[in-house]
This record gives sequence, structure tokens and C-alpha cells, in this order.
Amino acid sequence: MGSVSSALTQIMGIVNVTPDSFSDGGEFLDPGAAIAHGERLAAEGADLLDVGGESTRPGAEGVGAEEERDRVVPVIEGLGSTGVPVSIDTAKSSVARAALDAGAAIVNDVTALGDPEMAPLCAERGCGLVLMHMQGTPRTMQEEPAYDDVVEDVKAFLAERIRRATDAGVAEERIWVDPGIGFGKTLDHNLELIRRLVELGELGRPILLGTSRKSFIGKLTGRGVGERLGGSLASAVLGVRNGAEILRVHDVAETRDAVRVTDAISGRIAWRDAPEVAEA
Ligand code: HH2
Repeated sequence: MGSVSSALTQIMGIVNVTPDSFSDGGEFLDPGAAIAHGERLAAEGADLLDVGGESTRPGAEGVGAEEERDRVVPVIEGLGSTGVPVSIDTAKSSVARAALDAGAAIVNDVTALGDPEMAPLCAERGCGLVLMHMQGTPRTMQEEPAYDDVVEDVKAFLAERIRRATDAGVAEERIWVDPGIGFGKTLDHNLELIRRLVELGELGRPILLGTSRKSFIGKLTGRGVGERLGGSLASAVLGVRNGAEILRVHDVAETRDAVRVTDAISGRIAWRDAPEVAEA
């Protein structure tokens, strides 16, 4: 988690171990396939791997803690040899505990401490903690999302959850925040959050952004889930431009290239730090 002080944008590669995730559900339910996928993302340059055993797509039904744990633990153990830090994408403290025992370093909680045991656990373990904003629950969140001012409302929510975490003993420097693109938001809400992302910087914590292949990109482009790379890259680039420091993505190699160029043009890294390239 300490690496956020680096000027480089961090890429978090998504490893879904679910039958029903919106973009790759069922592809990697077998632990061996999920580990191989994570290893591929690590080889492509992922700085972090986010392992999830419960889909949070709109309308998704929840999964029991035991099943979720059985899905993610072998994958986290298997990814240990990559040397890439793993985050566990879960809202359940019992799953988080098992994942931390298996070697995860970060808890990515899309309910931002909906489980009252989550903050004490993270305090005790000294792990990283991602606090994401969601309005409603995955089953209901897209019914009629409404805000006074989406950015102000998300910011106030995250500020309160940061306080809740630090009150429980989580070190503030271990916390990242995330506006939760697609979680109880209309297309306009999503666009406004990315456009005004820099305002979340007032929370004083690194911003993680997850736009990869999401439905707002489909709405804008008319593309199916497997055809949203171009739109995803555009949102990644503008997200970084507007203050995101960590990007949660499916397409690690392509996003990495896009943000290296973005970082260099915007002066976040010197071009001399770029890898050697063959002249073409
Ligand atoms: N989005 C998803 C899941 N977890 N975590 C954070 N911090 N931010 C996000 O934007 C975010 C997240 C949804 O994407 P995906 O994992 O691809 O699908 P599913 O929820 O169906 O597993």
C-alpha cells in the first residue's frame, strides 16, 4: 500500500472468481483458471490483483460467506508466487479475515464498512482498506438513484466512512477512496463523478477508480461488454488526468500503456523513466 506515494498510476487487475460477474462471469470459476488469469495480469504489469468471489453487478444475488471464502482462498494462495500484492474484494469480514490469512494485503470493501466487524479487523491486521461509495445494495441500486449533488454526497459519505475506519483504529494512510462508478448511479451521475473527480481529492486519500467495461460505457458507445476497451481507456485516461491514482481494470496491458503515456504527458513521470523501446 505504501507504493501510492510513487508518481506512477497503479494498475489493479481484476480476478473474478464468480459465475456471474458482468464482464467475465464464469470464465475463471475454476481456481486454476483464475490463478492463471491473475498470473497473466501480473506478467502484463499489474501493480495489484483484486480477487473477488461475489458479483456486485446490478441485480446480482448475494453468495454465502462459506462459498465466497472457498472461491477466493485457493486463488489468493496461488497468486502468492507472483509477488504482486492482492486485494480481496468482499463486503464480509469473515471472508476478508480468511483472505488476509491466505496472504491478501488489502481489503476492497464495496460497502465501505457495511459489516461492523470490518474496520476492527483491518485495524488489527494493519492491512490496506478501500472504501467505496454505493447507494442502495447491488440488488436495488440501479432502481432510482438520486442525489442532491452527486459529488458532494459521495464525498460526505466517504468522509464519514474514513472517520468510522480511523475511529476503529485503521491508520488513515492505509485508506483509499473510490466513488463507486455504476453503484447506484445514472449515466449522468457517473460522468459527473469522473469529470469532477479532483474534488474527492479534498478527502486527502488516494482515489481508486473502477470504470473498466462498465455499462455507462456501453450506453455511450452502443458496445457490448467485450467491446468496451476503447471507451474504458478513455475513461481511465481522463480519470488519471482528474486525480485517480489507482485504476481497477480488466485489460491491464492496454491500460498500463495508456496511463504511462498520460503520466508522461501530464508530467507525472519523466519520459526518461519509460522503458527502452525498439524504434519503429
Ligand atoms: N467495481 C466492481 C467490483 N468491485 N471495487 C471497487 N473498489 N471499485 C469498483 O468500481 C468496483 C469494485 C464491479 O466490477 P466487476 O468486478 O468486473 O464485476 P462484478 O461486480 O460482477 O464482479
